[in-house]
Amino acid sequence: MDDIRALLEDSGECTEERAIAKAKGIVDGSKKVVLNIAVTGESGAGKSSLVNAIRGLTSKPERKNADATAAATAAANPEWAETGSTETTMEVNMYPHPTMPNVRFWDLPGIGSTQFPEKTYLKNVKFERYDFFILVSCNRFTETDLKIANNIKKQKKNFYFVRSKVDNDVRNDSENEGRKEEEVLHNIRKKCEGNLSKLGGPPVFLITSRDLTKFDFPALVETLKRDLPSEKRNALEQSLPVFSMQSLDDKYSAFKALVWAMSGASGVIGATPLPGLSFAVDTAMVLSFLTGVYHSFGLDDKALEKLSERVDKKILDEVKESELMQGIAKSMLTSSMLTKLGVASSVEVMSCVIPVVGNFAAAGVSFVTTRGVMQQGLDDLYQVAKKVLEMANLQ
Ligand SMILES: Nc1nc2c(ncn2[C@@H]2O[C@H](COP(=O)(O)OP(=O)(O)OP(=O)(O)O)[C@@H](O)[C@H]2O)c(=O)[nH]1
Ligand SMILES: [Mg+2]
Repeated sequence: MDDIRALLEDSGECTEERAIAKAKGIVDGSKKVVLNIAVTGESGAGKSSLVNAIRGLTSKPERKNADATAAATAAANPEWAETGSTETTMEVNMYPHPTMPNVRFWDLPGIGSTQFPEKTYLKNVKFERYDFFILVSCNRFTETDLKIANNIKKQKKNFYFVRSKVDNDVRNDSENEGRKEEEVLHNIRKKCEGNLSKLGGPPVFLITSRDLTKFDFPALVETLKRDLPSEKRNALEQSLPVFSMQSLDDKYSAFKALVWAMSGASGVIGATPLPGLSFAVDTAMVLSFLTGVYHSFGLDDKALEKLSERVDKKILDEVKESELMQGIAKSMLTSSMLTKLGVASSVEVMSCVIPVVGNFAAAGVSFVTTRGVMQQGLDDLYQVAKKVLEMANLQ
């Protein structure tokens, strides 16, 4: 199929100009979108722990040396939100997502602390900056919490109530009183909802930052996604850890929707392959897309090691056998070299980094080839991630 026909079909437009403009609009929109998520609640409620967990960090990372690119360095050295049993968060701190810096988590100080008295709290934390608020509590939501939530609602922003540390409740109650997990959770939920009745009984999400696959974290994510406009929904989707097969499928669909647009916007349409090369692909773009997918699917060594630890099973070694995984890991080591090579670098270099390129080299056209390489790469990584979930018993 020739390039232009394929592009028109994918875009649903009738001219090449309009199709490219549409592709560029989608890609620019996805790059520009910024999501600001505020996490608030009393001191010690578990705000910083949630900010870390939601960004895929379960323990304080060791500092790593600077890599070839700023993005790689930032991804290797994610900022850890300090946690502890004494009051630790005294100011507004922003923690970008390690691999998607436009998704930002704001760890707010406790409401009513000396520096942030209740009366001026919203103004001091610059409430207008946030897309929505997550209010964390490890017991009752206080009167102060409710007042703040009410004021935020008046400003037409969404508030989500999270009851944290339920792993402790489940463990303590079943140890001391022999209660079943279901019953413990039911009781906590009822108590919290009663506590929030003044606000019309909004739902409460019971979570533990120690394991986001458990309890209500998936339901919280579903609710957040439902309430967000589509471009912000996609950004959230891509940034969250994979916690179930459904969450992986949703991520896959979000990336799939970007494939044609990124290929169409990449400038490869009508590009003449350099002499001696059989086809043109925007190398840097394809690599950055597949590297984003790789992180988003939780396939980097660090994420796999943590998962292996959590489910007490060796996962990393088996998954490392995938050719594409090896290619991407290699490309991160040589990313600066590849960036310099830019558009239409040689098939040999590309094939060595992204093995699927070889399958498309004979096609010789740019849009269809680029799209094919991206789609095939996405599909391959999806299969690896699926295997990981199966091995970890996270269906
Ligand atoms: N078991 C368990 N402990 C948790 C959980 N979340 C937080 N903790 C612990 O609770 C303590 C307080 O957690 P932080 O995340 O520092 O709480 P914070 O709300 O940021 O506290 P401030 O910064 O002082 O306002 C720490 O010792 C955490 O390890 C959880 O889900 N389960
Ligand atoms: Mg804190």
